[in-house]
Amino acid sequence: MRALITGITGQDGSYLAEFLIDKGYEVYGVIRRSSDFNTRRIDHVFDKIKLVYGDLTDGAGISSILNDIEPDEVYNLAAQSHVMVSFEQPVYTVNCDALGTLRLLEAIRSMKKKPKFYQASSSEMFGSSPPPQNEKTLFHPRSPYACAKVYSYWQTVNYREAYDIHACNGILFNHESPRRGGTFVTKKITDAVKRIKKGEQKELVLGNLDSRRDWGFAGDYVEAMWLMMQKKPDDYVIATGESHSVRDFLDLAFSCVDLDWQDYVRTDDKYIRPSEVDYLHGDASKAAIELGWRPKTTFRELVEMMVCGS
Ligand code: NAP
Ligand code: G4F
Repeated sequence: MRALITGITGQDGSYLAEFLIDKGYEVYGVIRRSSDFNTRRIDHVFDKIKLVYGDLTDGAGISSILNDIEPDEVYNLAAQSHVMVSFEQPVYTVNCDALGTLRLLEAIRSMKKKPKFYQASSSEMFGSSPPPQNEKTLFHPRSPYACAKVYSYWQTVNYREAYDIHACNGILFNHESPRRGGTFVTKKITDAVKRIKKGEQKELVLGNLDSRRDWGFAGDYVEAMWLMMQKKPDDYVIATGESHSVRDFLDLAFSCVDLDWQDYVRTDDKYIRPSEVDYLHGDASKAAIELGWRPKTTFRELVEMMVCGS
């Protein structure tokens, strides 16, 4: 089996690459040209994967990558994935996160042997819809990022229905790891905890501490991506079924090193979003029943892994 991963240099791409290599897949990944090395998350599997340059904003390039590689499965993980940044770069975010998906689906539609397609959909799509959220919950996106993901969600469904493409959406709630990008709140907090403990940082400046997220471990979630590609194509919520506030995360992260977060954290309005998603709490019972998927890592284990991991 041959898989193509867009976004292979990201958090999820790196875990998925490891997972598919272990399953015996030939793994290809799309990377963006950068002015310096950008493969730190996949350096340990560098010899076991094949990389090609590409960008989701370049339709012709995406089409020729697919036609050259002829993958059996395509995992579309590439995105401008930062919600706050999407308010500053809405047009770019939509070009990449919405039209990028359409470019991939159009390329697949024109192929003789059509690969299966996985779309990295997001719990952000639920926005202000009250918890718990599952596959039947209405989308009410609250950012350009979330609007772009809703567009991609429906294009994925439509290409499945219109062209009989094996296309599925994984509606993943927040998932984190020691490989999480440093500007997301969990990594920002756990990096700060480590530096504060070593005396290298004095304070941590954050935005909204009251929002709640259903935080799981990225390593557990990539298995769900693969599982849904092995079944009749459908859409699945992937979540832990537990929700915690940013304050809860701070409590636990600082307590791992015997510190009180209230001595170090201050808030600044510059991190407050124009519209916020207040409460995410997923119900992944469909994935449990139909895919046999359940999260393995608890919230405490995740926080400890991020505080203690590199
Ligand atoms: P991430 O760490 O930010 O990785 C994003 C990846 O996309 C990186 O490899 C990045 O490349 C690549 N990328 C960005 N713009 C691109 C473009 N124009 N063309 C090609 N590649 C591009 O994100 P992640 O946390 O692994 O998330 C993976 C996917 O799941 C994303 O689509 C995200 O929106 C979605 N998602 C994430 C979560 C979560 O909690 N992590 C939850 C739900 C959905 P560079 O390394 O060059 O920047
Ligand atoms: O860590 P965050 O930036 O993640 P957010 O916005 O929930 O988005 C992540 O999860 C989505 C799934 O639901 C993905 F689709 C998306 O790609 C991304 O991976 O923020 C979490 C919460 C927010 O409520 C934010 O307002 O933390 C709050 N927060 C408070 N202070 C902060 C900060 N977020 C960030 N990034 N930085 C802060 O200083």
